[in-house]
Amino acid sequence: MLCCGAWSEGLSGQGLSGQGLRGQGLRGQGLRGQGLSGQGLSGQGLRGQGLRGQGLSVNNVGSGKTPSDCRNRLLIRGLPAAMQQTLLAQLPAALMGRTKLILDVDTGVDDAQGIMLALAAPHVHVLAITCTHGNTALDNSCRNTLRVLQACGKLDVVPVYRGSAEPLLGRVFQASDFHGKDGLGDAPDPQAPGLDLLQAEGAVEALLRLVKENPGQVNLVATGPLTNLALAVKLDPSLPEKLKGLYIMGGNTESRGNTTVCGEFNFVADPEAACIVLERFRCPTFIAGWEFSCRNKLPWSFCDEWLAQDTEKARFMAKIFKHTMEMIKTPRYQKELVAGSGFSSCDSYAIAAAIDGSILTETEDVVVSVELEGRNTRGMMVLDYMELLKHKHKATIMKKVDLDKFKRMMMDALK
Ligand SMILES: [Ca+2]
Repeated sequence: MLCCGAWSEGLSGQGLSGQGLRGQGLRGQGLRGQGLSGQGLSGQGLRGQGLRGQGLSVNNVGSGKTPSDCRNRLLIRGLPAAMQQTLLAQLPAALMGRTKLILDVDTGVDDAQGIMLALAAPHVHVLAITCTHGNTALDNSCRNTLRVLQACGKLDVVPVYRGSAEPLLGRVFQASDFHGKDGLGDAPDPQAPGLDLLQAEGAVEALLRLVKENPGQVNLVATGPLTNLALAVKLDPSLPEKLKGLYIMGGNTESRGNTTVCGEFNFVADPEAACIVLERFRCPTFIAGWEFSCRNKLPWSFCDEWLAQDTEKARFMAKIFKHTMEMIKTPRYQKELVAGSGFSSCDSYAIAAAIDGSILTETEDVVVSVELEGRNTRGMMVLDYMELLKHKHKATIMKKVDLDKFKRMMMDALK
């Protein structure tokens, strides 16, 4: 019998299904009735491994709170050692449960790209999408998120929650019309879902609840101003320790601004929230800053190929991205870019890293904070290499990604 304590809950509804398990000689009714369904195991190469008729049973010797705990506790009886290794190597994909994500977004076009990347990734379960102000007004951010889910056929699968409409203290800062006034390229869809599809529960409450229900298992990804996260940690200071990791698109590392002289948009749009989050979230924290996003950009020729895929999703993306692509090529926006022109789907890097950490090929651990007072530097990320701030926690600054792997994830997002 497969019994993995807290982890077994994570398997339910995760796409592993009964028929693959029955008929493969995997014994134990524990597999049935656990919500395990689907092609999961049979599609993972177990078939033909000689498991059938081996009387295989998969047991655990205790309950694990995380998939890796469970993997370490699995015992596979009745198999030679070499076959056990083969099976164990394949189990992570089949049985280890999906990576659980909560996405906190201000859905403009690059958030849309990141959300679609997450929805298309195998073995990823997007528990919720929480919305905030940012690229556009909160209502647009919520509506855009619903439109993206509709385009991916996931409207009934992923709950969307309404969050903060404004920053903690500063003035409301919207990304002018970079992604269009509505944040999604000003390409309205008469069939767009209505805001009545939002959950009644608020974003911050949902975030706290879902992380509490899935302790140690959730990667939280924030690709907008950090207002919701700051409010959440104020309400429950133990939130960070219950996360698996935090992934942020925001901030800068070389004082290159894209909104103010020295400020990156997401941090400038709520500097106090960014400061609270960087100082209070002491879980593993990964930051995709502005300069990193620029330096890991993709060629426009890739973008052409990406959008030319013959799918509904690619057509949706081409429609909503048209305005932004025109804006990027104007002299005003060219001045923002670091390391020349190209296609940089900023938010997608943070989401890709939360899904597959192996995409990061170079990182640096540094104490970080946010400048709150400077006339030109308010909202700028501060890197404390000398550790004068006396903060114990270091964030992991993303520096380089495996571009081939990233391209594959991007391509899959629109398939
Ligand atoms: Ca964003």
